[in-house]
Amino acid sequence: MELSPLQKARYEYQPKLPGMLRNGIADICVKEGKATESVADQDKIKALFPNTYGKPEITFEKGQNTAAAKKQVVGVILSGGQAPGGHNVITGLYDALKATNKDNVLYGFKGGPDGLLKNDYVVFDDAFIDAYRNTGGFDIIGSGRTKLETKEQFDIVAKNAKENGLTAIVIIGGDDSNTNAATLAEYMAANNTGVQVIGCPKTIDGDLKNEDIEASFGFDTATKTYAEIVGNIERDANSAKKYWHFVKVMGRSASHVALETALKTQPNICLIGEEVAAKKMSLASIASYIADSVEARSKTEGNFGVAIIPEGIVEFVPEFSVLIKEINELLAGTKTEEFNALPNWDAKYDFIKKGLTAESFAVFDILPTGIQQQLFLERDPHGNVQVSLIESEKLFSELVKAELNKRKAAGTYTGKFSALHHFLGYEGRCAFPSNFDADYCYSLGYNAFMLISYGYTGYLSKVSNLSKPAEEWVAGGMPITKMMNMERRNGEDKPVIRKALVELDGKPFKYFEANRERWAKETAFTYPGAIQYYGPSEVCDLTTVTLSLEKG
Ligand code: FBP
Repeated sequence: MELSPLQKARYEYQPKLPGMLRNGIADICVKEGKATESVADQDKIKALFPNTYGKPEITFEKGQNTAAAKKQVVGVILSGGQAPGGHNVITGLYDALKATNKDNVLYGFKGGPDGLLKNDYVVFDDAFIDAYRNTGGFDIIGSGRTKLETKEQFDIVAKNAKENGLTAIVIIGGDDSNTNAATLAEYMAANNTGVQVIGCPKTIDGDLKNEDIEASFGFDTATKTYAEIVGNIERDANSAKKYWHFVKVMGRSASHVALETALKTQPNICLIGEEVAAKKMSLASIASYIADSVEARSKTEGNFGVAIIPEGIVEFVPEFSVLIKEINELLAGTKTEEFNALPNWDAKYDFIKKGLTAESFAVFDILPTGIQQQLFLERDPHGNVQVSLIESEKLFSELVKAELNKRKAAGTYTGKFSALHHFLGYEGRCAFPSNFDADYCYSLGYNAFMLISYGYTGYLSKVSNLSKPAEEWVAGGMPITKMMNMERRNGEDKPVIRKALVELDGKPFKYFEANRERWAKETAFTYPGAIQYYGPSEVCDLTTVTLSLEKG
């Protein structure tokens, strides 16, 4: 592998651990807190997790290590989408494991949960691990999206674990993967396998957070990367003064990534899906809101601006969700073949007009033709519309253009509107982790091993007090069942970790709300620049604006 100068330099970076983990393994003792309860549906969760429910919160402290001396053979997987810092969770886990006992072994199961099912693994050694310290990506062992949830799958994992002599499995993943980690932990305990299961909170989306988990790893680096690019686009827009840039950012359903990027860059517009849903906004009202900014700015600042659109936005527009449901029904079963056999788009358009309710057809009819076709042509294996593929940045710029044309015809708008489109997602998921993510991830991994060595299972590695310097971070663990409630998934009630959406009464959104009117009219752009790895702490060790506002 050819090494860039930054990569060479990052190999030398020593991630910072929370103060209580810094004195060496022999001086880490454990303090158990109160027994926990799940956030809701306590009786049901307790009944489903009889062996792992109600366990206490754990905090580590400086003091004599009293963990039982036992050789540990640990397996680790990366699960779901890439997030910067995943490699450091593994290096932290490895370092703690080897510092405890040189004979301890770390297996990396390849390609996500599939690796556990296929018994496909590598055994890490120093040289292997050293090549991935402080680097982005999940390429150390790869990742995957297979869900580990059935008894048959758990039987296979248990068999493979036994064959390899595993004492513990660490699952690095998002809300779904950690829900599955809790179920696997319960299975392993119920069947007396002796295999512990520990989770680590990952996702750039920032939606795995709650009163215990302050942030998922990767959110910091990914949003810094997107903010750098949005800031550069803003500066280009302000230089040329001739384009409106519509920038879609990843984040799946929740708008945390869009909000954080906006807090860092102060664009003219940032849509927040959760607000759109709460206010039951229509496509037309959103387009009109953006057009107001375009019109106002055309009179004062010029015909340019920047709008951030969260990836999941359309699902939050009530009339659009109804339209999607109707389309899914319209093409259910054999009707897809009937639709596909129609000779051209005009014939298909007539079929659609006849099949949708008048209200949904009105929504469909204002969409640009490209988006209309996308709704019918790109379906998932179950025949459903693939909402995530909808190019919402283009959708909204087209709707804004149509609205401005109406205003032009009415003589109220005389500006020019020329739109450019961007989609930021994959650009941020494998960036070199920021110092924050490098430190946080290493600490999560190190801490995960401490939970293993003290015999805990069904816990999420927890590092908190994150808005403070790493020295003051608090390391410990929280039973995953504490974060669970029952939700309807695919027609069944399931125990799951609740997904965190943007809270409209939370401080990050409130700050945005208090400022966005000014940002919509003025050119108040801020240019965060690239992530800095070396230099003054106030530049290099910044956490997210979201976290600093939430923690005051
Ligand atoms: P996770 O929830 O698994 O962390 O993945 C997040 C994410 O990056 C989303 O923001 C995005 O919608 C999705 O993954 C893209 O998935 P894929 O990598 O399969 O294209």
